[in-house]
Amino acid sequence: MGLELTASLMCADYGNLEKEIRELDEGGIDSFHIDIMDGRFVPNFAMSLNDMKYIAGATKKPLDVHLMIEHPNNNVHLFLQNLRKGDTVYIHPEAEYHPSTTLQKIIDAGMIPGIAINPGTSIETVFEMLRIVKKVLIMSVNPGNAGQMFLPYVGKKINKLLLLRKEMEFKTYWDGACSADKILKYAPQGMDGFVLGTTLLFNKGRPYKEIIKEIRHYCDEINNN
Ligand code: S6P
Ligand code: MG
Repeated sequence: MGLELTASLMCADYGNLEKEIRELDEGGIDSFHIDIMDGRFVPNFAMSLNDMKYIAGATKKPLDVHLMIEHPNNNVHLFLQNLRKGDTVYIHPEAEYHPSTTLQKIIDAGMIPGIAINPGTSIETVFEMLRIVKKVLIMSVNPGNAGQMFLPYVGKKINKLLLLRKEMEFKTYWDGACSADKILKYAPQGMDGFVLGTTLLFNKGRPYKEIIKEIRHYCDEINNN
């Protein structure tokens, strides 16, 4: 698959969630990003287990579960039990004493293991886990809310991760304030996918299909030049 476009469902209209999922699905989104929050690891409550279960039943496309919870090792099985093989589960290494144990649980359940790296977390502190995971979710905003501003100091870390990605086996994904200029800049440098939220996809008064088509179109343009 080429560039992976993932819809951040915490930004969707919850009064019409089924319709939102259908329109995104038919509009060509590749996967659904589900932000699970516990009000402790991050200062917010967004989605939870029941939301994830509902979404898993409403689409056949892969789910991308971003666990922003303390000690995910205690509860990760609840999520794994309700996912399909090949779905992705990201944990935050700072939230667990032994994050590689949690990652192993994710692997053993047949899911794709990932870590999310906060803006203030250095690559060095999570380096060994880069050997285990298949995906790295690079947070370009502090986790907890949609609609935040991109933090420019994350740029240097993104460059380093894109270099490491060539030597190691993980893929890189962008999460937070994803705009067209970021896709145009980082997709050609090897970023594998982008989480789309309020910045580019939701509440635009335009059909999702049209926006997704436009993003793919300008990515094709870059590839052909
Ligand atoms: C933030 C969360 C993200 C947001 C997404 C929203 O804690 O992990 O997945 O939902 O970043 O996108 P935007 O464009 O509103 O920042
Ligand atoms: Mg997220």
